[in-house]
Amino acid sequence: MSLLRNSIKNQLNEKIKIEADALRTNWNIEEIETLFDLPFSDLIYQAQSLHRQNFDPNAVQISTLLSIKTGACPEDCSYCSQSAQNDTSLEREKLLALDKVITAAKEAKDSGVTRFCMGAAWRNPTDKSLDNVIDMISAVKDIGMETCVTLGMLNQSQAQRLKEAGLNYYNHNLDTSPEFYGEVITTRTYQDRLDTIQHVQAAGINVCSGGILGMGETRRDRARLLQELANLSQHPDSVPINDLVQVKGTPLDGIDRLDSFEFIRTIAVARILMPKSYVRLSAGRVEMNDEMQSLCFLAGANSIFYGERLLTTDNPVENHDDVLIEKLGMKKEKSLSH
Ligand code: SAM
Ligand code: DTB
Ligand code: SF4
Repeated sequence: MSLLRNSIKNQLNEKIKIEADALRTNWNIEEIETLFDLPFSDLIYQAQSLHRQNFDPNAVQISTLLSIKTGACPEDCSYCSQSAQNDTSLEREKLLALDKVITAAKEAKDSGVTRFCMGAAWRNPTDKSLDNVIDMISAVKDIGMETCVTLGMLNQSQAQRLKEAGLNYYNHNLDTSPEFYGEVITTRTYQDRLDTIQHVQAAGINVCSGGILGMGETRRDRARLLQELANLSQHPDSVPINDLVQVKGTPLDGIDRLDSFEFIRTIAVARILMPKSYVRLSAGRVEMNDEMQSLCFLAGANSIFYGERLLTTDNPVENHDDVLIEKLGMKKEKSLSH
């Protein structure tokens, strides 16, 4: 390692120690790449130490997803089963009826889930469709669960309406680095995404924002994605890290899978940069064995999607997750933060 790298590493160790309690939003790319370059055990140790300072290391927050409007999306996200521009075999569906949402939320609650996330394949909601989603949010809150929605881009007044409806979290991912972004999506800009996150933060709704790994990006892109997330004016409350679920008919189907250790390293770096945020081991768990998922928890992941469906693709069955959580001596987080 060069002298320069060594000196960055030493300074970084000091900063991590000194600033354990002060959340930094000024990470530079050399610092982040230096973390990625650490020996695996050193990186995991550092991430796990910070994790323990900020969270119960044996608790996992669980959320369940429901697709409330599926397919026929006008955007061209090249990973997505729901883009009208991708020739996938997905059946499109209109907005789900309220009673179906209530049934799914009750089932999730009965299996110990505390947060219910509803996703719609929209570029952005219309004001009228937002009325319907607001009814869903109210109904899920009445059941006694936290709510999260992901509906695409929002303007400030829409974010405000969601806040008034009592929404707890809004999910809007940056997906990848600003430099790689144009390879993946062309129908909306990186700045559009940052603007939506800003509107959500300004409305006082908790932000859930992360990205997807394994789309052919470089390590620098992964570092830049985390830099963008960590340097937002406030860290996202929740940071989903998705491993690309390859879907037949999408341009990214068949791409080389990301090396598992690189995925785990990215989780660890996310934990170090955003020590008080929930880091969610999100899509892609079906392809991961239990040992890999355990290493992700050790690296600081403390949240998962629970239930056999994500939005349109499979997730591990509940029983499998229950056995894994039990084997690891972990527990599902019980308390509602709101
Ligand atoms: N349409 C809205 C939007 O894009 O903002 C909300 C739903 S969209 C499905 C939510 C996120 O799911 C995307 O931003 C992306 O990060 C993730 N996602 C979608 N398809 C995926 C896939 N095949 N593998 C991994 N993550 C995926
Ligand atoms: C997120 O980061 N991952 C979730 C949630 N936010 C909305 C979605 C994953 C979707 C995986 C592919 C699918 O099931 O369609
Ligand atoms: Fe549409 Fe969201 Fe899929 Fe992009 S990720 S195609 S915006 S549903």
